[in-house]
Amino acid sequence: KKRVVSGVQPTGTIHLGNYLGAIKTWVSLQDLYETFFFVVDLHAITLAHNAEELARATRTSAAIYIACGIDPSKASIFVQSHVQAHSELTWLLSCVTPISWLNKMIQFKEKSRKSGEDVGVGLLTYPLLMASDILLYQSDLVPVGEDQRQHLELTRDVADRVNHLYGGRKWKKLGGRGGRVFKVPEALIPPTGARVMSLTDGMAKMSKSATSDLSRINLLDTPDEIANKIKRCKTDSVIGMEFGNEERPECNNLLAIYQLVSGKTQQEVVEECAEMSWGQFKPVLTEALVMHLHPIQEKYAEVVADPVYLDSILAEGAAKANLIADSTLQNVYNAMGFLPKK
Ligand code: AQP
Repeated sequence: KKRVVSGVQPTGTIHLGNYLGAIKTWVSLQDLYETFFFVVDLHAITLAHNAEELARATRTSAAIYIACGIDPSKASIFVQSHVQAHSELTWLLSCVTPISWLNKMIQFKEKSRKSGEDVGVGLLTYPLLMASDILLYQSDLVPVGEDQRQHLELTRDVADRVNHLYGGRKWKKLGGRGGRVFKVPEALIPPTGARVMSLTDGMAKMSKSATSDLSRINLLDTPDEIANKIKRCKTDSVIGMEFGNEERPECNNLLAIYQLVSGKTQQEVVEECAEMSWGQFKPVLTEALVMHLHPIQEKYAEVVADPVYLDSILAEGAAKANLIADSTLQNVYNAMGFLPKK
């Protein structure tokens, strides 16, 4: 079976962008592939973080995965820091990656601009931790939103570089099995929902780190909070809802969200909403969001009510992940010529 890995950071709460861009796709993949979904807590410390909150946010994220339909009997669910190979491989990769590759990353440029002088080294090397997350599992496919495309490309370049420098005959000479060290993964980006935009600015992506909570729908928002956010979201003065008009990014974004949470086709949404004013469309969208999130929120309440169950799922997931990750890491050490442990 082909392998799929993906994760979300436990910073703030998981929002509709994370869900429609990534987690919703995961659910459909778990029947077809061997899947590993993890809470990427090591990524959550690349910007200043609250130590008192991290563990709680990590458990919340894991519970949300299960609530969204990730089935622990099909997928391995675990916490990234529980598999030490992620940090260890990152060091090895950081020594083979030119710094110029990392300097080009758009997310680094944007986030470091916001953090000013205090920006940590980890923010620059974060894409290598992401590369480790993927390459350790010899993954075939990585379901992510559009914003992660560049990091995925970097992962592929790093894999190629390691294979070129240390794979093949050189590795065989060292007593290894030869061949390539890493499988080179592909990104899997959903056709709709890959870029869910902010409710207050149709040109900016919906994001956990945006200061205003009104800019995003969090998966655990109450029906009243959802209604309030949709009521106050940015609109325009045109009557009639339409997809794909570049001058109306908010309209396009909200229609796409409506399509995904209602389960309708684009054509059905066009027929239903073409004549609607914003005043007519907003309650329809609110209702669809509330209906879609209700079962997720119910399941979430069940999962968090049983911490022993959640801990056992995470322990089981980490055990499976450790087996594969450790084996890949040993191969990398061998291929790079380190003295094997006896
Ligand atoms: N707005 C979005 N639309 C579609 N997909 C999105 N993703 C994030 N935002 C959107 C996808 O969610 C997954 C997890 O991302 P992450 O935890 O690494 O966070 P991020 O990409 O940095 O985005 P966030 O969650 O909004 O955080 P900040 O505020 O830090 O940028 C990824 O697959 C991502 O593509």
